[in-house]
Amino acid sequence: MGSKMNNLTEDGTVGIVASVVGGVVVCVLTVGIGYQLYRHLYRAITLSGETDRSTLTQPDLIYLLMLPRIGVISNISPFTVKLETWFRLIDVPYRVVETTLPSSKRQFPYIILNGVEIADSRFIVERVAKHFNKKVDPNLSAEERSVSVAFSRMLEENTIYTYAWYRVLFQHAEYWGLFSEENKGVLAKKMLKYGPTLMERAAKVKFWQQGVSRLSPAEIYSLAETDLKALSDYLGTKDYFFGEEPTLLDCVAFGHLIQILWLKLNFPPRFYVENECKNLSRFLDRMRDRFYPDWEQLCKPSSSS
Ligand SMILES: N[C@@H](CCC(=O)N[C@@H](CS)C(=O)NCC(=O)O)C(=O)O
Repeated sequence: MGSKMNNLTEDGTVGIVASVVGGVVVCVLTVGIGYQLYRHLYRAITLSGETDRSTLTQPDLIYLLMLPRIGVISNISPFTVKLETWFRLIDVPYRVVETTLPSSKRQFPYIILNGVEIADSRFIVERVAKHFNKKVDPNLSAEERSVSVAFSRMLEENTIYTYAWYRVLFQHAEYWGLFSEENKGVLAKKMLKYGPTLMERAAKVKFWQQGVSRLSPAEIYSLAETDLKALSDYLGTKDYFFGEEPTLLDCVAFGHLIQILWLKLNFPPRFYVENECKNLSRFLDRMRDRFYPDWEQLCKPSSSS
């Protein structure tokens, strides 16, 4: 009787162990196969329509990897507009590659130059200047350079959060509604499908940590207007920020100001600039006329230069 019970218990234990092991194996296999399927599907979705990087090999040509052009303005990233304008200003060869795959720093834009990826527009400027034996703003005095750095940081680290908060979080639908169906290229459609919700989720965390979304809308508009008034006062009656010839700061400002003035959102600081800082509007026309004979072409989606 006793040994029968032992056998039963052993059989039972063996059975349980076998089921657990079997279950674990099935789970591992399911997760493994599921993960592989997910990876292949993810790659198929993210890489479809993407340029094969191994083809970006022309020596001494800057490949500018940017989010797709989706119409209205040349790019929705002010950092991309800054670089494209600056490449034209210093007259270096570049080719646009529209992509939704970010750099190793997980941002846009970035460049590939002689097979090397360089990310972050601030460092791209330095590296490109060095590569092509150019100096960044060679004619500026030390004092003007200080002003240039300070205004650039203001636009890139403060002003940007005011309008990015408006378009990515506060009036998200108004922003994405700007881009009509026919204005969305193949890549743009992909980005808009996967972009807005992901962007919104990431932005909620980022904008809270940065501090902008702790402020009231009125406080945010007032920060933007203070920055824009400072720019307008400094520009005064000059053609460009440092006189008759454009510099890097003009490219930075062009990149941000077209986001505020030319996207035609109901962002209150836009109306403030249109009414109180008319020289900034004229500055934008001047920059476009000087650097972008192809502006209309670039404002069509997925155009390649
Ligand atoms: N400091 C960077 C900023 C670039 C940047 O913020 N790019 C935005 C697009 S306008 C981006 O990729 N955002 C995604 C993210 O930060 O996760 C630069 O100068 O290039």
